[in-house]
Amino acid sequence: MKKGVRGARRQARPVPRASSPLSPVARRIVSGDRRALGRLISDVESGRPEARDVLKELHPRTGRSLVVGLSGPLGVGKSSLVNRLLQHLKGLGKRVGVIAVDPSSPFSGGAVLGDRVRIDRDPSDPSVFFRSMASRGHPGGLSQSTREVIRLLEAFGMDTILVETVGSGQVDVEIHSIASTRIVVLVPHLGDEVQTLKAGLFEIADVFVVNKCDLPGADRAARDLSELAQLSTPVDGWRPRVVQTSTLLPSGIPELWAAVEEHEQALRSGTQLRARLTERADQELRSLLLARVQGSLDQALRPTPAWGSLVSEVVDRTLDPYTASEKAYRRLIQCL
Ligand SMILES: Nc1nc2c(ncn2[C@@H]2O[C@H](COP(=O)(O)OP(=O)(O)OP(=O)(O)O)[C@@H](O)[C@H]2O)c(=O)[nH]1
Ligand SMILES: [Mg+2]
Repeated sequence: MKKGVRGARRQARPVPRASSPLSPVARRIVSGDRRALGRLISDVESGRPEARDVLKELHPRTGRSLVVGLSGPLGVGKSSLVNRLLQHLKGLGKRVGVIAVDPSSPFSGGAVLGDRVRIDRDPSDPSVFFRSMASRGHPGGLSQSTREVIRLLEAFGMDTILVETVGSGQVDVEIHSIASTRIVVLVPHLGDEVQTLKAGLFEIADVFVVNKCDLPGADRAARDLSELAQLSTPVDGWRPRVVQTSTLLPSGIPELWAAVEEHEQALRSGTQLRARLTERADQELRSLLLARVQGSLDQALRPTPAWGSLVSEVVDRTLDPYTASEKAYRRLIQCL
């Protein structure tokens, strides 16, 4: 119901042009104000219409960062890898945004969770921004909120954005519709899991990581995955790479990043980039439109006296539910 009202208000606002001067909030974001960024992300997550206005303004300044998704089963070491990649990227002079779409993520800053994996973060370090996103809330859907937070980080000036999600459908984020390189993290002795995931896995991974390669069985797991990768159909000459890492030793981190860069290069030189961007824009437009239609439906379907009398007629058997629903549908269509 609320969404419909919001939508109507939004429609009345002028759409800012790229050349328009930025609003004070948008200016604070592009000038690197971390507190303003934190507040705006919260507004985006709770679906405040003012946040969307700022997103519209900032849109021309987005789309140029490298967005890398890391997903995989629970506890395989995704957060530890993000932490290591972060150190590596900082060493390369990159500015990095990290989004952990995972309620159990250590990035939330809570002492208990923070103790589980040491995240080397210094709140005053301008080259890094962490954000943990809960899977609750998000009126427009979690994937949409994630896209929007990525855009804010891009406008803020982050050239690389790492997004950690729990795979296996536990968190509803379509990582393929968000990241340009998708890393699937596995560990040795995930044999059965790999077998069950096999069919879908090669469609969602550009790079496989066998993490915890300090444990026995890593070579075997990497070999099995490489064999499977060889059987997959290459897209623009790209077959998923397999990299072994250990965040404890550490080892394999520069190799992992090299594989990501190689994939990005393959994307840019092939026809795949435009296709992926088109697919992503298509998905986003559909999901925005669906959210809007859903809002209008909620508004149109709110209980009214006319609806109440229709229900009574069905109860009294003076009207059958089929004719009643047809009548309601005709009224609904007029409202939409
Ligand atoms: N032996 C070994 N343990 C590791 C390695 N990387 C991570 N771990 C351990 O694995 C556990 C889980 O690590 P996380 O980084 O929290 O894994 P995650 O995939 O982010 O976990 P969730 O977000 O809860 O799914 C921790 O106890 C880490 O210390 C590694 O390379 N080798
Ligand atoms: Mg984690």
